[in-house]
Amino acid sequence: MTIDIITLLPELLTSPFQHSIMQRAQQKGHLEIRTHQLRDWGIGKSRQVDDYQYGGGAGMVIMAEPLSKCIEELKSKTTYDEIIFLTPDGERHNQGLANRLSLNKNLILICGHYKGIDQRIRDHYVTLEISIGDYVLSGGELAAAVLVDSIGRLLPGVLNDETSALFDSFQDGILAPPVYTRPAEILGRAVPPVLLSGHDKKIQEWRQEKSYESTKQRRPDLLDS
Ligand code: 6GU
Repeated sequence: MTIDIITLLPELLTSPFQHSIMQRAQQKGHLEIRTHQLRDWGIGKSRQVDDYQYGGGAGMVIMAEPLSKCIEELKSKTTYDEIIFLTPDGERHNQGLANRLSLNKNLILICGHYKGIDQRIRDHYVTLEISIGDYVLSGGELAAAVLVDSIGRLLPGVLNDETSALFDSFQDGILAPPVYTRPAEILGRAVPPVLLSGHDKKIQEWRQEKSYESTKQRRPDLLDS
């Protein structure tokens, strides 16, 4: 999969993808992340990218022209499955959406700033608008990093048996069970004996039960759907 990210702050999008699973995904060729500095398509000598909003009001708006030029240039070289705008008023991100997006080949992510982007870009180009939760971030970059991580780890070949997504929280609609490692006892607390029993069927049953208990207690809303 290739993901083209349009941003005014490409520096915010370097480190998140240089480590661990995201790094491996790229090294193995499963994922290519390309960031594009929107200012490179800015207008005039000052490379202007934002302007006051019509109708008045505080806050700058990212202009349509630089975004349009950038998107058109990308579209002239690649066919995109989705052009996604990261915005607090978008569809709420979740595991189901990550699963769906992981089936795509080429994506554009647009990171907004200030008051947002000119509505005409949303109307003309954007095919999907995503929010990562009900709170406001200073810009779309951190949301884009979250989105890319959640998608990238699902690409075929990225995870191995040890890091498999199959048992992640949310992957089957419920939370993950508790996990333990050595020693068998510490802080006066012992590992649940069933995990030391070697009885695989009982262990799986125990994990299922703990997952269900935890979900019922912490996120009953997940059990409703
Ligand atoms: Cl995608 N962008 C911004 N700026 N804030 C957010 C968000 C996105 N998702 C939640 N809050």
